[in-house]
Amino acid sequence: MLTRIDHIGIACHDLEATVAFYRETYGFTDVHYETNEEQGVREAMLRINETGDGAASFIQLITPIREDSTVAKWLAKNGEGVHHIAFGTDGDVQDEADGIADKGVRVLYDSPRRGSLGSRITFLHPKDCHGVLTELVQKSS
Ligand code: CMX
Ligand code: CO
Repeated sequence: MLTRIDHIGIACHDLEATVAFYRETYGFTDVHYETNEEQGVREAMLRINETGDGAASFIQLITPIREDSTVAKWLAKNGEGVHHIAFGTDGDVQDEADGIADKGVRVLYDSPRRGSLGSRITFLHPKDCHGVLTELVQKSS
């Protein structure tokens, strides 16, 4: 089951400046930084709140680390802004993705990849989700 909003992914040009905006404007705390080579991004996670199932909701700020990164392409086309939303699962993310694929939605990966903080992630095609790139996240236990 999808039980929470795990994070909202926001693409930006300058990670440090954007983190500073979220910290100073809203008082959110940057709890984690990570470079994900496979996804071609450097990211900062700002925790917003804890959730009932022991997880948390975050703002995920992402900036490309190379020109051929999917986020570099997106930024060049759209400029900074909301790039994707991510729902958290309470069970196996592949089971969740399989159930959604059965409903005719394209799942982008054959098997889950590594996301923030050791999570397992996959993505749904935005064209099958009314224009929203959608990520599914199983937090590391
Ligand atoms: N949100 C909504 N629509 C999007 C989108 C997004 N983030 N990215 C692309 N699209 C749309 C485009 O606007 C385009 O629509 P039109 O044909 O109407 O112009 C269409 O999808 C194809 O876009 P594209 O620019 O040609 O991009 P690609 O097909 O090469 O890639 C996608 C799109 C979704 C397959 C690719 O971005 C992807 O694989 N995403 C998953 C991985 C990812 O986003 N990683 C970064 C985040 C990592 C993390 O969260 O940890
Ligand atoms: Co994400």
